Amino acid sequence: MALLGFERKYRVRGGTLIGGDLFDFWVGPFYVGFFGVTAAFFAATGTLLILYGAAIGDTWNPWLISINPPDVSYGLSLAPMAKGGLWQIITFCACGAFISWALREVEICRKLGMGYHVPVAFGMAIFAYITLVVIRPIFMGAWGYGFPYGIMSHLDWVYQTGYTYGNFHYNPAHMIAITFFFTTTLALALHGGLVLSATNPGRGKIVKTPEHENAYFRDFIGYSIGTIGIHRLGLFLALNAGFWSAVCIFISGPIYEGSWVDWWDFWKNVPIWRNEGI
Ligand code: UQ2
Repeated sequence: MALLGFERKYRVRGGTLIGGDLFDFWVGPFYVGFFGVTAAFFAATGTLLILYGAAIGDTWNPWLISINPPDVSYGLSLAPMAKGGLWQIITFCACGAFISWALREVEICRKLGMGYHVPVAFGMAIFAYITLVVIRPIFMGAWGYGFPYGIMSHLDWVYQTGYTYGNFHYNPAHMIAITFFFTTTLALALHGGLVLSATNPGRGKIVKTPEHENAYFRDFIGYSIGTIGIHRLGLFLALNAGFWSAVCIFISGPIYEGSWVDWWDFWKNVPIWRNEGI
């Protein structure tokens, strides 16, 4: 990627959280920083350990390779390498790489005097992952409750975990998470469609403005959320999708162990419905 002349203006010194000027430089187009170094270290180490795990496993079929967590009987202790220890170190590397990446984003925000919206958004995805492989397993007393790192094996884990709680689709937080995921796709489809429609009026015609975008939705549904508003809404919807995903898996096990189908029986016990007279 070529370095454009004006980019030099934005390559400002400072804003680092740690290391001062030591790692405050660029490699080609990439800002490095202390967290660029730690991210590269954790990503490389984790990837090599995944390859090692595949090598001592029984297949090189990419669909079937799986790095499994320890057996539940190991509890929260460290397991032997080939029996889940690799999964534990790989999980540590993944957390280290993701958090480093988020903090590198924070340093870039600080350099440029921008808000922290991007690292906050990425932080929600990290939070959902850490809920799955660290927070929930700790609350349940065993690393074995984390999910295996494999294409088919993680699907099997989701299937198995879903049925452990009856029918996971009856989990109210899961319902909320799905609703936010779907609404996120609706909002992005509306936004992407609207922007492309305004910027592609047809060959030889002049590109339309945000006024046209507002007018479109006012004609259509009597309301336009506005050009900044749609981005606020998009961030809100996407953050909520990640947040409720973390909530729905965390409450399954540490908080509630029964079937989510049965959970709705609370409704029959609400005093106003309960057949005890008033
Ligand atoms: C809008 C607007 C945009 C948009 C979109 C809308 C000019 C370019 C998509 C319309 C969005 C609305 C009315 C909100 C829909 C609500 C949900 C929950 C999906 O008004 O401003 O900017 O891209």
